[in-house]
Amino acid sequence: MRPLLGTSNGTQSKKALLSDPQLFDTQFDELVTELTERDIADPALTDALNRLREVLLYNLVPPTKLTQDAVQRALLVGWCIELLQAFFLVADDIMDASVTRRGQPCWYKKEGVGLEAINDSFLLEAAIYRLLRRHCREQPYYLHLLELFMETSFQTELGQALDLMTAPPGQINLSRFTMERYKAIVKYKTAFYSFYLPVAAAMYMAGINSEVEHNNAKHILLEMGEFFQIQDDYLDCYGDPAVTGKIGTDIQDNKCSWLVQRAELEACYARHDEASVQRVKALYSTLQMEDLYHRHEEDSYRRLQELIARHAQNLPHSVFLNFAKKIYKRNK
Ligand code: GPP
Ligand code: MG
Ligand code: MG
Ligand code: MG
Repeated sequence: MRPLLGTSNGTQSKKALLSDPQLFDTQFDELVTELTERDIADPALTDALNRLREVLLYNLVPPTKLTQDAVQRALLVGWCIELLQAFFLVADDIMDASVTRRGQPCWYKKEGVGLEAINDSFLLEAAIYRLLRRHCREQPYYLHLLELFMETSFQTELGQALDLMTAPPGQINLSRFTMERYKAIVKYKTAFYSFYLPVAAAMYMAGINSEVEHNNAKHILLEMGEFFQIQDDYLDCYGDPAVTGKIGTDIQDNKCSWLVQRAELEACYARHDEASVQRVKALYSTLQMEDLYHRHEEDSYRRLQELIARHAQNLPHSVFLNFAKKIYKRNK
């Protein structure tokens, strides 16, 4: 997933510039100078302007400093989320035997790196906790953040375990690929860390700790995360590597991808319960069976007309055409 808070693509948005704490501070200093030195040069006002300076600094600086620190910590936590993602991706690329990531060779693919990348992924993870400790230890939300990062890592690792055990190399068995398994894989391997984690971290930092609020957020974000992974699966096959920055490996890796729909059919076809029947119909609809059928109907009608023209030389065409008209476009 792209960074939510970081600017790893190197382009700072206007918004980011506006909230850049250093720029804000610099402007404050300039405003104080403007108000107390530059505009009014009358020496008789020196005492009054010094007073104004004191009033400005006393009344404005502490909150600004507070804001600045809070913004800095928010950015720091954003980078910690990026570190967690980098930790996962460096390791995931080894496990998935991927070739490229973000438009360059995967870290483990680089000359001289190889499996040392495993330890490098651990280093990326360790960096998270050092940064959190150094910058957030005194904050009331520190323990919440620590537990959130650790819990999210555990969930993601469980998801990755499901992902891997559902895709044993060289053993094709589509019955393993059920929708239930798919949903569990994507919820745990992707949705928690990519969607719930950043929002939950921001909530804790803003002092929102209530379980109810967190569950509400989780409800929405896990759903979003599931769709995000469905897109990732789609892009693994149909995405342009020049745009996604990665070359798909799901087919080679025997992955339980959203694109593998046959397994759903195997799980639900020839069953009598209404839920299974509906799941098969949902699959048909995903595969755009209605469109496919109507296109087939048109093609078939055209072919038949050609046949009639070619083979019904001595018989009235209407005999056949009337027949054909009776069945085409029928809806009962
Ligand atoms: C995405 O799977 C999930 C992850 C990157 C989590 C990995 C978790 C670990 C504990 C290592 P994916 O393989 O489909 O992602 P991509 O397509 O980006 O390789
Ligand atoms: Mg993977
Ligand atoms: Mg992968
Ligand atoms: Mg993928």
